[in-house]
Amino acid sequence: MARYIFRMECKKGSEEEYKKRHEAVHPELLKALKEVGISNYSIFMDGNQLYAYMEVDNFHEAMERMESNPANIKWQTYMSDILGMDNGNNPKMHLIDQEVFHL
Ligand code: RM4
Repeated sequence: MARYIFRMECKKGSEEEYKKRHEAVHPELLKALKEVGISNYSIFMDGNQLYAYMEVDNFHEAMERMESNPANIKWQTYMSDILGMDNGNNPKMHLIDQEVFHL
């Protein structure tokens, strides 16, 4: 199991709405995230900057599987008014994968 961190960006002024929506993440999305092998997934917020942490065997493979998952497509469409998205309507994710210390 590998550990990954990535950064996303909430649109300025939508921080409260972002928090509210994450109190009620669609159950079918939670199921899909688990099915692709993601665990220990957290998102931390600092202003409009989002720092996500997750554990998964293969990050890129899991993300690829999520991209075609109907529950994820529905969720990302719902999030697209408040989250920085790429051209494929997935969140812009800046992967930080250089782990220099672990206890
Ligand atoms: C985030 C973003 C991610 C999703 C989480 C649950 O705001 O949409 O892609 O995995 O929500």
